[in-house]
Amino acid sequence: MTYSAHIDTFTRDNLPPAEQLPEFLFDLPELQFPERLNCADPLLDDHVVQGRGGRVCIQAPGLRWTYADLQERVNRIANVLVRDMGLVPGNRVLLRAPNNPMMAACWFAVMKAGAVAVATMPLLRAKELRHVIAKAKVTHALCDLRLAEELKLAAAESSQLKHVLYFNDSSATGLDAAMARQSTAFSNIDTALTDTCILAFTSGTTGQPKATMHFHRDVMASCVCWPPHVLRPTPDDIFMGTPPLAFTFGLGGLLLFPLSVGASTVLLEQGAPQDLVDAVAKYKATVLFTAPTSYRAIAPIAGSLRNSSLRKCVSAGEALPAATRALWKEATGIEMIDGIGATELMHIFISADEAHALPGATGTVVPGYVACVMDDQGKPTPVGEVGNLAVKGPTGCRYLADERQARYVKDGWNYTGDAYAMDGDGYFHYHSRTDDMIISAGYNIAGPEVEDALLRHPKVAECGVIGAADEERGQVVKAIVVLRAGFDPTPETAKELQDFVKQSIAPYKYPRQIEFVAALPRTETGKLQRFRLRQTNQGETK
Ligand code: 3UK
Repeated sequence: MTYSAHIDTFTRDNLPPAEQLPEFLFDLPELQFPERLNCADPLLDDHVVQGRGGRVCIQAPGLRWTYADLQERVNRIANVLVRDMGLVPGNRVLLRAPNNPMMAACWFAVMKAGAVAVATMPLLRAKELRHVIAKAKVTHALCDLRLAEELKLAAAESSQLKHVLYFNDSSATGLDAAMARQSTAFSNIDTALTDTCILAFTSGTTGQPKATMHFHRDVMASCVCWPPHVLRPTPDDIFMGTPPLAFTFGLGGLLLFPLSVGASTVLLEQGAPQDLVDAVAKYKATVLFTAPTSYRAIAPIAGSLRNSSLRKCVSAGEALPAATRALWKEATGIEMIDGIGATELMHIFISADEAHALPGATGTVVPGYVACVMDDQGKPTPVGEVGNLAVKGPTGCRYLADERQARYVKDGWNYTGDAYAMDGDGYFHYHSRTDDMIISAGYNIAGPEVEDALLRHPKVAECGVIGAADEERGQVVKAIVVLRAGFDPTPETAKELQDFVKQSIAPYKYPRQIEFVAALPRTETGKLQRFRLRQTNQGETK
């Protein structure tokens, strides 16, 4: 048997069967990792060992930790986990907090202790937490006191979750008091590079959320592919943004990537547009991570970001409409870096830096990965034709005990569920989710293309385009639109929008139905919940 530091073998026992795994590629020289690897070493301890302990690592309102400060806290927490809470390597530790420094410290403590971090979105309620706890067989939890309530309800029903401590808690029984009693030294568990260290839950737009498994190697692979080849951060960069640390987009962008180059990160609990604009100025942030809709919402107040400290803006989570890219550039002068990532692949695998951005396209394949557009038989499609996106690289899909593995991985390829076309220059052009394609009177229409056309109209703040059932045409294109403040949702406005779309894209794609709403349903990660729009439009309950 291959070496593992896990005494609790739950994750190893629940890996997908070997024949259902994707093919993994390690061609790049930087992907040659040692057999024993604990990601906390390169990301945290090595900086202190190599004399960078005095550099700023994490900032938050009223707080500034150096690398040495973070290491000291992380070691104390790791000692609490092992000595007070009886943790053994391989146990699953649920983490629950808004993006703040203690959440980051707890994450690293779990790595050091050779355990498995199960970070959860702050907005999850007891019902959803119950599923996570049961699926991951969570044994321990560290939780921000302000989010205790739903966790208490969920934990009460679990037989194996026995050890819970709360942080940002000034009481004598909280994690902070327990930390004060522990040593600041901890020697990292000597994990194997193939020991699972995180279970990342997918957002679960359909069916129960799936738990994806990532090894210490996957964490490091994500740090050496997209960041140095596309983002190209320096140790002086100051990272900031909105995606939760429980979402691998946020974990990478706001914690792993800055630390992988010895840079610093600003963790904010609030990510409303004005909070972000103010925080960029306050902390002199240089790199911003958020979702397309958030860039769109910030754009009207983003004038002060022009010629500010900010130099790189990363967009991921859903397709970046060319209209939003243009809006952001007009407002700030900054060309965005778009990238598609997935929880199953840990982070971004197709992207373009600011110099190579092609509006309307996501980018080219990130070094370390290969990508291909396939037809329904699993054969590559000719250039320019729409098909199913398939990807391979150093990271890939491993669902914990889930039969849906066979749907995501076929013939060694990871199928992300996205419809894409590749052009002659190797740029990948997003069309839609494969199950979101609208078929109207025999035409295939991609909702995002119609959305992009609508977003160019000055009255449109946000919109979502779906196929609404129609007796005659099978489906008709329907737009659900949020107007900018001050405009009226009248039939005249609807007509104006329809005419506007007809003038910019093929007229058969125009939205025959338009509905005005006050807000669109979105996930905590900024994704439009098209399935909800569809449900509402079939008269089903939400
Ligand atoms: C969609 C995009 C077009 C696409 C993620 C960066 O979003 C992330 O992970 P999820 O598991 O969702 C994956 C799906 O989201 N998507 C994401 N980015 C783009 N579509 N253009 C994009 N730029 O459908 C994909 O299959 O929630 C993003 C890093 C880590 C992540 N986990």
